[in-house]
Amino acid sequence: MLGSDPRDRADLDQGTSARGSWQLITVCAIGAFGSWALREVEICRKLGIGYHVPFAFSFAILAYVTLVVIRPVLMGAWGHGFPYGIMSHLDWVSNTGYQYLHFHYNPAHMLGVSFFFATCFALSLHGSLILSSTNPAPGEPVKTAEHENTFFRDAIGYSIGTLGIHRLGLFLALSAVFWSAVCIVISGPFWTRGWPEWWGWWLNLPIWR
Ligand code: UQ1
Repeated sequence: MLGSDPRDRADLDQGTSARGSWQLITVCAIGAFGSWALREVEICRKLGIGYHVPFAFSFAILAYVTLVVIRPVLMGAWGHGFPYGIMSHLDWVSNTGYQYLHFHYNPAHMLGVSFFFATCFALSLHGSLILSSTNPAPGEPVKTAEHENTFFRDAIGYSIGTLGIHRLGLFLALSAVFWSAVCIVISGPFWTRGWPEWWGWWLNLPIWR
């Protein structure tokens, strides 16, 4: 019966010209992102350096593919992918979040947000430390890693080192992206109720009885 299928609604009908454009854009985007990552690999090989940059970029690609392929497939319809409009993708984020009542109760969302904050904290510490040692007071010589180590050993009793801070930064940033992808892919395919309710496992532990 015409009208019983929500896809027949006139106000959602895009006519004939726009049909399949979301899918076409998605295929082209994944092809472009994958090609860009492989080009980065070529450059790394040419320079004889590690593959850290394409490895990091692959996490961003994974996050996008999670939103527009993996989760829609697990949910059973492409309509679960986010729309490619400036305002409409904001609406999608808000509506998808409220569908699970309060997304901040999503444990993977908690990890993602915490890693995003930790990334900002680490980069602000590192950026300010480098600028302070390379831009000393007028007349003062530019300082080296010994001064950088000494600042943190004096301030908090520990320095992670000049290589270590970059390993930590990469780990924190990639963890933020990883847990963001996890938090959305488990919403729907794994958990369909409100996220506040998920914490019932804690209240239902037998130790409270
Ligand atoms: C640090 O210890 C360090 O080593 C010298 C850096 O390298 C330049 C840094 O940028 C920062 C921020 C630190 C401090 C970080 C931790 C985790 C102690």
